[in-house]
Amino acid sequence: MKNELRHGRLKYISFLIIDLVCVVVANVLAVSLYLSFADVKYSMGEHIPVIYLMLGVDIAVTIGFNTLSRVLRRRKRIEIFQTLKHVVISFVLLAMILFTTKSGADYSRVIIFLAYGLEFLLMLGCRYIWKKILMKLYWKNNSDSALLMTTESFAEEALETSRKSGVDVKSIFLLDSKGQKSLGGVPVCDGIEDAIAVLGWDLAKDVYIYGLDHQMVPDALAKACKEMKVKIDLVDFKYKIIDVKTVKNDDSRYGSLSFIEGKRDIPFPIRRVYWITETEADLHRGHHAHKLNCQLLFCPHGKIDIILDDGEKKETICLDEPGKGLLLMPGLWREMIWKESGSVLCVLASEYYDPDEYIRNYDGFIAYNSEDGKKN
Ligand code: T46
Repeated sequence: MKNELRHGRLKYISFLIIDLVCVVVANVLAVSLYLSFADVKYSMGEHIPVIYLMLGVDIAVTIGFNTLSRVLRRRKRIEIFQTLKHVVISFVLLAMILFTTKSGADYSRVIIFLAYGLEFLLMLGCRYIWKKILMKLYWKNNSDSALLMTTESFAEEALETSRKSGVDVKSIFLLDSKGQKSLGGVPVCDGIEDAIAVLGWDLAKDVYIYGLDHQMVPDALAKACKEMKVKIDLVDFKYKIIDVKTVKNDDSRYGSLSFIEGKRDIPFPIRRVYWITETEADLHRGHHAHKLNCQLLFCPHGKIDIILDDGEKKETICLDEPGKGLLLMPGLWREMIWKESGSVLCVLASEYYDPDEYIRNYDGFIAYNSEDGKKN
């Protein structure tokens, strides 16, 4: 994550400085509080060596235990845990130093306890505020920054489409990631937590999902977006011709083998598979649209024309080879014309069969496709 690291390192140092300031402030507060309540002889001057020691321990713990790692990407719960871990380790180390140098008796234990308690609260609060400030500063200049969610097979065109529409893609979350670090110069998220963190603190303002159905957004990401009030936008396409992977044997007698893999090639969960066989030439079927169903159509044998109508224009796609697939999103009127008898039409669908999900009346389809229709 090149870009992000560049910003990240600078931000990391700023967090370290904030932590050190918190250590000093926590100690000053602890001593002041203690002296205002207890009737003892203990001065700030006496406490100064402890402050130096705590600062040294703090730097050592930060570096040694890497307690600021991914600081910008942590969500609240993880931040509380990490800050607590940092403070507890620092406390234990300080106690050990004081014990081994036998100087522990010289300093007030109450103040040291109090200082670490205050340090925890101050650090937590200051880190939170600083993250908010960074986020604001960053977003001010990156109003169109987005996290792109897609699959590897769509990634390239997803990037191109997003860039064309002026979206600055900060990170890609691939549903079928094989551990890639970057794609087209854009960092690829390590996993879902990473993707959530990109949204949470650092980079992206929106999530754009490309070539995928909303149902493919993992629950954790959808929940996080809701919590963080991050919009999930569908970068839409109505239909797309895709290459179905095909393995041809050198010996033509063995024919060819084509395959489609869920999640990798299909941007929706496959709930149903159906096929139309024993057909005659010039058969017309279809004349309907779907409200929800996403589909992949392919013709493993023969030749079939698919006429698509989005209410404004018509296009004809000819399925005439097993390696050609037609991805259809909802809201398209279609008619299928069999060009050769015996041609086979296969369909992978995102929904179970539901006759109410069909629009079988053209006027109804036009009305449905208009905004008002969709709302009703
Ligand atoms: C589509 C095109 C490409 C079922 O009972 N279950 C099913 O899963 C399906 C798909 C159909 N049916 C019944 C409903 C009808 O009584 O099978 C009969 C024929 O269906 P339909 O007239 O919808 O067939 P086509 O060829 O016009 O359309 C079919 C699909 O229905 C449709 O989703 O996109 O293939």
